[in-house]
Amino acid sequence: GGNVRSKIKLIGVPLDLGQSHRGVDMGPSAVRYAGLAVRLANLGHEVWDCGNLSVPVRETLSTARDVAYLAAITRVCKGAYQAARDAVGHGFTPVFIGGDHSLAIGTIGGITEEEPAGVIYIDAHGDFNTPKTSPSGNIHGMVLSHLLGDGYARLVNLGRKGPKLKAEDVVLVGVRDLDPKERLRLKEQRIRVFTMRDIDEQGMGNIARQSLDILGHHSRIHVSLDADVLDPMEAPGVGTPTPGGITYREAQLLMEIIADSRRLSSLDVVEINPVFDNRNHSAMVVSDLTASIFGERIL
Ligand code: B3U
Ligand code: MN
Ligand code: MN
Repeated sequence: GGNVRSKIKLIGVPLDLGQSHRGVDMGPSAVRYAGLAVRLANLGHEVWDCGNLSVPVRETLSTARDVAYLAAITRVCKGAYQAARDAVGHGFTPVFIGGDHSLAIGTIGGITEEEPAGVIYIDAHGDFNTPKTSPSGNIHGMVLSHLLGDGYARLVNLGRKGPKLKAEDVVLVGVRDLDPKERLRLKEQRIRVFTMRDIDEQGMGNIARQSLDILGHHSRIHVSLDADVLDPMEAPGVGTPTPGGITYREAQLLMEIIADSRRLSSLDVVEINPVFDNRNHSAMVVSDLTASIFGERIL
């Protein structure tokens, strides 16, 4: 049948406080310059670019990261929470353009305020550290822990009190880099993880369909796409380039199969870093993938 017509809101979140490298705050601009809004409009969707949420500039904050950065990240995530909740509440499909992945503590919280949703979390990393297990102290490596109720109280209770997701609401895809304690926690809490080995052995088509089946109890799916899931040879402009990633073709297939399910409620595209990029190539890749998850087809 024909494509679903969506009302899409583009919301930039130029956040770089949840990780160490400079440059991911330029992600929203890079994805806009790659022509995302026009791509989506050409598919028949109605597109509103809502501009960026306001994010403090790193140089204006004290360097005490667990005080200044945590407070600022909390404020930004509250804004993202409200934007996500309001968008889905009014029948929009919000696309949050990051910025680092910590913004998803807000977006996924907001998406699940009225009713639960399933999350396909596409990432080279588990993002399942806590402040106690994290070797880096970076909040972008603790996103899913906070959403499941573990971590800094102000992030766990952001928007509303308590956990926003249960273990059975999440599937990770593309994982290849875990810290020792993070790995243990993922196993203990029985999070479903499709690693690069699973993708190599079973093929992306299979993994994509299994992910949707595992979340079969949810009619709505939020996709959180960390650009570092892609192989750095194909997408060098990401926050944490990590070898051994998925190809452009595998990523496209995953997006197309999710689009076919017609269950997409909302999307994060995060960790694009133009400072590491090659003439905005990685932002264009991300724009291609976003078009595919919104129904672009070869034939
Ligand atoms: N697991 C490490 C590294 C990391 C997590 N997310 C990214 N990198 N992008 C950490 O810092 O928690
Ligand atoms: Mn991530
Ligand atoms: Mn990552």
